[in-house]
Amino acid sequence: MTNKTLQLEGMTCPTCVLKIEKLLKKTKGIEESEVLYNSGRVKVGFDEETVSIDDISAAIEQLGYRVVSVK
Ligand SMILES: [Cu+2]
Repeated sequence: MTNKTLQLEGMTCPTCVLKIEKLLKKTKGIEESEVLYNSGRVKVGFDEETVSIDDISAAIEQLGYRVVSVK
């Protein structure tokens, strides 16, 4: 499993957290996820053979958030 932390811009209320959590839960290949509202971060653990960090970032951006960094 690969672990990454994404720094987002645009999470403005707890509903944003729920929206992102829902997306991550339905995305194949993501094994663990945690959305941290206060820091605007998303932690994900995923299987790189099933999904890439670029796919995950793109899916989050489609919801209307900006991924400013990944590490
Ligand atoms: Cu919101």
